[in-house]
Amino acid sequence: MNLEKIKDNLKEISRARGAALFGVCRIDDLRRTFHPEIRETTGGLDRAISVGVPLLEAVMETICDRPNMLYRSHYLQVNNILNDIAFEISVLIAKEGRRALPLPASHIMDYEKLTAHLSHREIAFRAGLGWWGRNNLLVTRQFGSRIRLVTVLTDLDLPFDEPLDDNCGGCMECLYSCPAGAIHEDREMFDRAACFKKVSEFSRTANMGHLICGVCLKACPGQINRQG
Ligand code: B12
Ligand code: SF4
Ligand code: SF4
Repeated sequence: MNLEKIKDNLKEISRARGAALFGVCRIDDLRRTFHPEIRETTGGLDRAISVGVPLLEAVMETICDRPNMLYRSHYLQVNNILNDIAFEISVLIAKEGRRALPLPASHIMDYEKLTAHLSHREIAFRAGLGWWGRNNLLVTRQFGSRIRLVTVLTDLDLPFDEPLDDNCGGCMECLYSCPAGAIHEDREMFDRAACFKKVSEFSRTANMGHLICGVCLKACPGQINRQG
């Protein structure tokens, strides 16, 4: 089994469907943070594949100080694309006779703790897609935070990638734009409750029906978008 070749093939499948970033990391020490639904049953799956699909600049540029219907529709479409990619990767790995578990792109399991099955951001960070930004999101060199993520857990021994040695530097753009004042210079100070309150408000008052906002994504376009 040529693992480099399989990895390239999985990358290519993801690219063909709109993904721009792909990486692999070890997750054993993260398992204790997983939701009980997958904590035990994923025991043999010691690797994670992280895939990132960028959000379109043309859509992001229509956001002012709150989410709009274009962003809502784009958000839902990109979630579908991510779920399809994770499914396709999993089918291909199963064909190799190995196990693979696709996780949903966006599904909250615990509304009190605001957690899902696992953290796509932490896995993407470990797989070298980007770094933890001041806005509490995964920031990539190419697309800033304007990227959505999905994870596939597997026992296929794919070669690992290394975390990126990079950070926000002196940038503070997202601090100034957040309508909830949730973002601070020190990422540890990120106010998740304030953000949740604001996205819940948007969900009701702006008729979004989803816990979305997008303002801190607009503020963080990355190199490719900055250069146009
Ligand atoms: C619940 C949830 C929310 C909640 C709470 C968010 C939160 N917990 O921070 C609410 C509804 C408020 C929310 C809001 C938003 N969300 Co949201 N959300 C999720 C969801 C579904 C689950 C998060 C989760 O379970 N985490 C589990 C806990 C255990 O993990 P964690 O919070 O990431 O915690 C880890 C880190 O804190 C890490 N850690 C702690 N300290 C440190 C320090 C360092 C240095 C490092 C490296 C790590 C680290 O360790 C923890 C365990 O691994 C994820 C999808 C997913 N499955 O990941 C999307 C997700 C995080 N959301 C996303 C987005 C884009 C948004 C919004 C912009 C809304 C929107 N779509 O318009 C806002 C932005 C909020 C923000 N600035 O953080 C994207 C982020 C993409 C990216 N580029 O990072 C995700 C990944 C969805 C996706 N498929 O792409 N979200
Ligand atoms: S999603 Fe909106 S409210 Fe939450 S941190 Fe980003 S800009 Fe602030
Ligand atoms: S806007 Fe600037 S400070 Fe905020 S997350 Fe992006 S790079 Fe970091």
